[in-house]
Amino acid sequence: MPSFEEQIRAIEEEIRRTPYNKATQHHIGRLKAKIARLKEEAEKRAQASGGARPGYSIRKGGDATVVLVGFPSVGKSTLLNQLTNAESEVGSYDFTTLRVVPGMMEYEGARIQVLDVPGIVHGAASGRGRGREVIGVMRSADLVLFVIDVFNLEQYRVLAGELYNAGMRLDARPRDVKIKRKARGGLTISSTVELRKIDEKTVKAILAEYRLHNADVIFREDATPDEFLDVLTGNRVYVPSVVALNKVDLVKEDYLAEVRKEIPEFIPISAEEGTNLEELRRAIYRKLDFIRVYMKPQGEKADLEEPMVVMRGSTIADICDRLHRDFRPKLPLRPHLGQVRKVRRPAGRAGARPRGRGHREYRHQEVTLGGLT
Ligand SMILES: Nc1nc2c(ncn2[C@@H]2O[C@H](COP(=O)(O)OP(=O)(O)O)[C@@H](O)[C@H]2O)c(=O)[nH]1
Ligand SMILES: [Mg+2]
Repeated sequence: MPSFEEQIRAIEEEIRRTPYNKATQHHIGRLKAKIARLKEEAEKRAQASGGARPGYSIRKGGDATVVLVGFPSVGKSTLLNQLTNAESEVGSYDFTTLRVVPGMMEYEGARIQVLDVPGIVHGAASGRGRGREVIGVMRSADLVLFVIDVFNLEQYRVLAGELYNAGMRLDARPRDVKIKRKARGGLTISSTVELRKIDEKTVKAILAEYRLHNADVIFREDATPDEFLDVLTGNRVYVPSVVALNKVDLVKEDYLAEVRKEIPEFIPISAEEGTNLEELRRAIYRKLDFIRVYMKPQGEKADLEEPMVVMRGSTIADICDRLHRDFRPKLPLRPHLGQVRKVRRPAGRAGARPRGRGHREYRHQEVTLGGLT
């Protein structure tokens, strides 16, 4: 029996050889589902054999966690030292950072943990030893900060590909597709919108690969076969990202126009000279999409001095966990923050914004949480 890796590679090869069109869509969909299943299987096996669990290693600190992703020697340690209070070893040779170095960056009242992890290099996502641990740390981050060398722009595509293979979906959100498993009754596939990217045959082929023969599937949004598979596997993480293009002190201004053709959105910085770091901090802060929560003890005025800073999508239970560990069980609801009724929203409507819509000012998004005792 060939190893999981060999099987996956053989299927990937077949996908590469097959032209993608209407007639082959279901076939390719099935092959992709097969790869997804093999990966899940490999992951289970690795965990059972006592391997490190993804996400086990770093305790989360602060209000959010940012992970630096970049090739060796692009300036991650230098940047971490500039952005945070950490002391990360800086070297002019590869692989200086051998373990995870955390630092804390404070910005607009938010405490943001920044992690410098051992460089992921090509193939880390295939999940061996240290690669698995690194991927685990990446997956549990709230934001990915790519650090790209100004002279090696292809690094961006390579790294983004690695993270994609590790089940991370950057600056995206899951498609609105519901899959309800049933005990019997066969498959029902329906949609409230016209499906242009996927056909029924492909949906069925993918479900068959997952041995799903009884289910109701509703598409409330068009989805590619890959996006449908993402919903089906359910183990994808959706994380925002920021690209820092480092060492721009070594190039002229007009070079950056060339870069824009390669990388659509980036922030040019020089970690060494400390150039443009304020803009980078700001971009990180904005993408993290914080909300301020003001506490209002029962029968008293809200405390407007010290809000709690949380990310959008946090639940009441998350907040209670941070307040006191006995709080949570008494609460009947776990609504998303955006659904919290009332209260103080001086600017913008909390929760009204679909993810990944570019920039806006979120500083004033505030919620008061009443009735706390
Ligand atoms: N010219 C220039 N050199 C930099 C910059 N940032 C880092 N370096 C240098 O690049 C080398 C590698 O930096 P390091 O932070 O150790 O990279 P890491 O391996 O990604 O952690 C060191 O010699 C740094 O001094 C920068 O913005 N400009
Ligand atoms: Mg380093």
